[in-house]
Amino acid sequence: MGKTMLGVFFGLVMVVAGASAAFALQAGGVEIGDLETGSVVGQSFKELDVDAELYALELGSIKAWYPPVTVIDFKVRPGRPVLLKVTNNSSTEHGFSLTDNTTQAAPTVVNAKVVLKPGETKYIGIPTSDLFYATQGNTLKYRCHLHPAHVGGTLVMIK
Ligand SMILES: [Cu+2]
Repeated sequence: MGKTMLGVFFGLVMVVAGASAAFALQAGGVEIGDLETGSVVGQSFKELDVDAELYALELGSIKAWYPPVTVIDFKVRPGRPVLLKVTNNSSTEHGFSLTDNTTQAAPTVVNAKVVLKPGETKYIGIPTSDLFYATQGNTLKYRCHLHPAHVGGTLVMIK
């Protein structure tokens, strides 16, 4: 049932995207917020499962987002929006920015950006349509936009 609905949905999206570029502009539905109050495409963060947890860490002079590679397998998860949990486990402020490096200039691209205080957690909800149609290839990059030397990572999507 879930698979069939998904197929129908994607079929429709393909038709609409083909007919109008306006749809693509509306695909940028990434939402950043708290677990209790946040929502994405009408679905409360609370009702979604967290797909991945990411942490800003400081090890001596090294700053890194952990883990360096995050994999989301769309072949085994339902078609609900992706929910990322990002936490700053260090004692200074850090940024989290998630972008599609291949098409960064496009207005339609996935581009989530948030600054986290020490100890702060935020949730990032991403409609799967953004990941399937507004993203080239199968990877997104995450990094800290506040510190160029802060080591980032790669989100790998198995589509
Ligand atoms: Cu940083």
